Amino acid sequence: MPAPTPLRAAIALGSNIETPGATRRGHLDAAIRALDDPLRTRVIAASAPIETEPVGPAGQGPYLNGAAILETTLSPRGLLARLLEIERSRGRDRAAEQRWGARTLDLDLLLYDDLVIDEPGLTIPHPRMGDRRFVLEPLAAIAPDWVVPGVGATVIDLLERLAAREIAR
Ligand code: A4P
Ligand code: MG
Repeated sequence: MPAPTPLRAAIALGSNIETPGATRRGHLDAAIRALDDPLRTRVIAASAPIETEPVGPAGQGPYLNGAAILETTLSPRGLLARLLEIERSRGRDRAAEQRWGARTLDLDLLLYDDLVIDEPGLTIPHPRMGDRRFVLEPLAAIAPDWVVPGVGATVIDLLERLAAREIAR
């Protein structure tokens, strides 16, 4: 059987907890290394990490956020499972955290080719990406022209719309 044609996916990376032996930057770098795997997921581009103020419950420290473009032979579900596995390998413990609370590593699947998926446990495009500067800014640095399916606007358009909303607030 021929190998499946790789498809493009975009992911967001975030960290706001250091652990013994790993800084926030260390967690992001480790995720990129784990994802640059010739069998399943190649890293085509990775943004520089940016420092961002936490959105969510009070009392958590600032985040380092980034974005990456992958080429993958995994299905959307398979890629999400791989992202969750990498989060766990960096000491992420969902049972001990609150929604939008602090974490060693968060990997979100933002975009997968031009697919729109809305199933239990998997929504693509990521439902909050258009509201999150910490997602759109690094993604716009590496994939400004990717048209977000279902929305019909590019990543850079979404960032500009978000900026306009921020000014209006
Ligand atoms: N899930 C469904 N669709 C997806 C998808 N496309 N990508 C399910 C990833 N996961 C998806 O995820 C909960 C479950 O959603 C997963 O098990 C999967 O089955 P999660 O990562 O535990 O949820 P979360 O990260 O707490 O929330 P979510 O919905 O990903 O929102 P955000 O926006 O990522 O919030 N502030 C700053 N400055 N920087 C950050 O990175 N991150 C968050 C998390 C809050 N505040 C932040 C940051
Ligand atoms: Mg997440």
